[in-house]
Amino acid sequence: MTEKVLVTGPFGQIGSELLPELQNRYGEENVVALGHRHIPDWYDGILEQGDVREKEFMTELFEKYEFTQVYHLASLLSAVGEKRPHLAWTVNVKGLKVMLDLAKEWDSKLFWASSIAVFGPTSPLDNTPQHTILEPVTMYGVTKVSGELLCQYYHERYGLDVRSIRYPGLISWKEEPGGGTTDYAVEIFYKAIEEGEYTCFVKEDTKLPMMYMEDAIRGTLMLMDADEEDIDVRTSYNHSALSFTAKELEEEIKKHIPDFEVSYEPDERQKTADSWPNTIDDSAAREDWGWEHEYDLERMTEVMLKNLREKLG
Ligand code: AKB
Repeated sequence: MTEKVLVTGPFGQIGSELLPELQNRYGEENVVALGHRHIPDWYDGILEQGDVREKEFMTELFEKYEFTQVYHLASLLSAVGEKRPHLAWTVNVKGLKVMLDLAKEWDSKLFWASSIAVFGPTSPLDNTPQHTILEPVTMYGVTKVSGELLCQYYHERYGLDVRSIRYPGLISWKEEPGGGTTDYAVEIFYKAIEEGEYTCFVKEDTKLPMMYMEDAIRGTLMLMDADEEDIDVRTSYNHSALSFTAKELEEEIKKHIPDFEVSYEPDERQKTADSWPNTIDDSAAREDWGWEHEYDLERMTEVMLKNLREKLG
């Protein structure tokens, strides 16, 4: 059967790297990017423009293409969600509900992006288990917990094949993240190359789970390729690679750019960072569908600097 694939949020940090992979796999003619406002020049393929919250519009899209798979990535991130909590709720939860209903109706396999933001100050900070207390203190986290429960409900009640990952902070050079708490771990590379100095908005001992984007994309496709009977978690899988403090990242970059200077001026995002885990236990993902990461801090830093230097000329 020919797969017909829909990608929402296709030009965000994850979508920009997942979209070309999906086009390679399924053919450009079988992958539809649902953009909203910003459409980048590099994109070559089928484009639709609209809002994931509009049920009528989304229904017409499903009727037109008869999607067999959906990668629902459209979401507001944590920092911007704190500035616009109502918008975060409607995009992240209402948008997901529209997608769940249509995936159920069309019997499509659905991937949805969750986050380490589901955890909060009452979750264990170290080696945070797959199943634990989820009491997030950000609107973003609230939308992700609600979304996870909705996904599980649609699986249990309607048999929907819905799969999800709790992404950690993602580090990539192709597209910059927009409005997250972990954005410093990407910004720092740009500033190191372009200005030789950086003012970091979290404290130097802030330690968060992170992942290089290539690992994240590979993990996403592994989860979607896994046999249905191997998927035991229908809320969302813990998905981990490395954890480092802001200072450790600074020191790793300094091995390549010795004069690089970083100062630390924590802002309101520190509170969110403090409420998230230091390290994550992702053994369920490793056991159920064979997840293994490939990038450590050293390799990721090398690759980031090399690619960004080329990109920024
Ligand atoms: C954010 O910082 O909001 C995101 C995330 C961890 O989900 N990068």
